[in-house]
Amino acid sequence: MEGIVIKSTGSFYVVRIGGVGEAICSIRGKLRLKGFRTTNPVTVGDIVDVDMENEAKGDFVITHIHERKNYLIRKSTNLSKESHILAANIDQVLVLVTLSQPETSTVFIDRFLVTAEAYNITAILCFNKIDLYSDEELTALKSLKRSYQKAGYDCYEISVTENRNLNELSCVLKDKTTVLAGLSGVGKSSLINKLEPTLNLKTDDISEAHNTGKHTTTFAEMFPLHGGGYIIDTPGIRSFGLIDMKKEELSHYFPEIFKASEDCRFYNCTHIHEPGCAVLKAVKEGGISESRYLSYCSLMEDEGGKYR
Ligand SMILES: Nc1nc2c(ncn2[C@@H]2O[C@H](COP(=O)(O)OP(=O)(O)OP(=O)(O)O)[C@@H](O)[C@H]2O)c(=O)[nH]1
Ligand SMILES: [Mg+2]
Ligand SMILES: [Zn+2]
Repeated sequence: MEGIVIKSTGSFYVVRIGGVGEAICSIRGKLRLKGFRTTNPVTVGDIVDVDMENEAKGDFVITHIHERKNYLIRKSTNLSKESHILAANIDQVLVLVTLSQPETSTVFIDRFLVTAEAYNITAILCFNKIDLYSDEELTALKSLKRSYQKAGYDCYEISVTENRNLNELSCVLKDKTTVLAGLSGVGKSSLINKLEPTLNLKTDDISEAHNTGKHTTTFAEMFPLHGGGYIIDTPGIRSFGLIDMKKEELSHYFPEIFKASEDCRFYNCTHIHEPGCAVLKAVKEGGISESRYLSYCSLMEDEGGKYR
């Protein structure tokens, strides 16, 4: 039987099988797609073959993982250097960002976007909790939006609690498989509850002492949207390591920097100090935002920064 993994806990997997329903499955020890060294062999969105091992007990076992159309990986930041596959076979990732409660840093956003670019997955930015923002934060929101739109990313601003712009967002999600990602506490599960009120996913307040989320969602899980498409809730990301890449590759994953670099004088320009650098010129003239350029520089210069 063939099915799609809709939940993965590490010890068991829930697989939706057409005509049968949902089966709780385990895996055999050695099951792993060739070429992947990750903490989780099977991930949400994987298409798998399932066998019934013991009919009396209803034991289901995943026997085969189909080749992935694509996937999104998060590099672990610990020393083991293992990676974790967030999801497979997806159409887009919606990065949920908040400017307060909790505050998402631009370096975090940019690191995430670089990863999405490297895996060739469309990323969309969605700023949540706009009901909370001070005038100062609203100004910062405007400038952030401008900077990411210039880089080519679609941006939305919403308030889940006040139902602002959620219809607009629903159109973006319709008929697509979307991964919802972001720091803990930005409102990922709350957003899904608003879109699909019957789900009643667990959510929790922000810690007042630390102004951060409490890692309420612990496993990735995929839900159908009544208007068509699927959304994948994920656990809040604590820290984000950049995947292995050569330094000269990094600029390929900042679309606006990559585009501008066509006009650099030197083909191997690093866009840090070279004369005739078209990227530096674009930053000076405002075509590329300073904050994005600074993220680029910090990722370029800072090996240790990979793991913050
Ligand atoms: N003021 C305000 N609060 C919101 C909004 N959206 C979500 N929240 C609150 O933010 C808190 C965290 O929401 P969750 O949905 O649990 O966040 P999460 O991103 O799923 O967090 P993890 O599961 O820990 O990764 C809850 O108290 C929500 O009520 C919003 O638009 N405005
Ligand atoms: Mg959650
Ligand atoms: Zn250059």
